[in-house]
Amino acid sequence: MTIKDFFKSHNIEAYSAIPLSRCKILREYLLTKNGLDRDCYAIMMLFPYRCEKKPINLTVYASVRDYHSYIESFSRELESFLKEKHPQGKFKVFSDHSPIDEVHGCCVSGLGFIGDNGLLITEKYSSFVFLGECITDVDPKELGLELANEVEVRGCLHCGKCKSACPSGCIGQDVDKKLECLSAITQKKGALSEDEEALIVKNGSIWGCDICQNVCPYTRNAEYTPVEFFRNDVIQCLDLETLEALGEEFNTRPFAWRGMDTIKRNVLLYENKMRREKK
Ligand code: B12
Ligand code: SF4
Ligand code: SF4
Repeated sequence: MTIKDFFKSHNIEAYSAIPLSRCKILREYLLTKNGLDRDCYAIMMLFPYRCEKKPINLTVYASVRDYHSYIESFSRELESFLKEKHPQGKFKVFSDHSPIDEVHGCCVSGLGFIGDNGLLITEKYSSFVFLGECITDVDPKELGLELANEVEVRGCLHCGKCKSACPSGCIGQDVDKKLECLSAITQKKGALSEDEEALIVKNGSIWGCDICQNVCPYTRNAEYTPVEFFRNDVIQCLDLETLEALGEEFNTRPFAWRGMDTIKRNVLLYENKMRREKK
């Protein structure tokens, strides 16, 4: 089996190899810790995740099972597949908690372009793709992959829809303002301010925020994911009853890393809203 066959058998349609030197390094220690350095290569990969079942009070990424666990098991398979062919080589898959700016990395490897909402957008799945990369010291040509040509960072239509729709006004602002992104607010631990609570209640998502993705013109005709993992066990509405019934399954959900208290606080905001609306 070639690496291309491997990707095909896992429904990974989009991947691209580039020298790591083209990427923006955010966390150097993750390279060092894994015996890697800036002379390595990165095989950038996309994982489409939006399925047909539209969530009611969650974002798409929070309604499906945790992508970190999907990518973790995918990486075990990919790393051992490559290690078998190149026993001397180093291979390490990252996603999210990564040494690099993944949006920029996927863009300069030709897999998509960067929206004004800061996300990587593809023609086929819009921005509903998770990003990951396998960093290796083996020349991709030896793995059966061509190195991608150098690609300039490309932007979107700049139609302004995401900026006008963003409830916290953080699009196009500098780094500090990003902390006000509703997605970050839903993930904050402890007590929220009244304004933060009101923002969650008004916008209806108790984990994450998809507003700038949903209004984006590229999302209109975007396809759904072919990856089975993201098509099954979807939670469309997370109320208190559903949350408490999860039991062990709680740990397989994207909100679990923040602990039960944080998501429960947000579920209660939703429940209170529903109660008020019924009156
Ligand atoms: C921290 C983080 C967050 C934080 C802060 C986001 C931020 N941009 O700072 C919070 C919690 C708010 C967040 C929210 C979300 N996140 Co997040 N996040 C990350 C993480 C871990 C690091 C991002 C980072 O620090 N980038 C570096 C700094 C310097 O970036 P920046 O200043 O924002 O620079 C951006 C722009 O300047 C742009 N850019 C650079 N040059 C140019 C040039 C042009 C022309 C243009 C137009 C743009 C541009 O590129 C950079 C993109 O990151 C990444 C994973 C990773 N390792 O990259 C995931 C990641 C970006 N997040 C992801 C997701 C899915 C989300 C959410 C959609 C989840 C949700 N539904 O709620 C939201 C979307 C919010 C948004 N509109 O950005 C995905 C994005 C997938 C995609 N298609 O792009 C990533 C890649 C995780 C993954 N592995 O899939 N996230
Ligand atoms: S995720 Fe929501 S709050 Fe964050 S930038 Fe997009 S629209 Fe704004
Ligand atoms: S909504 Fe418009 S400006 Fe925002 S990312 Fe999509 S195309 Fe770009």
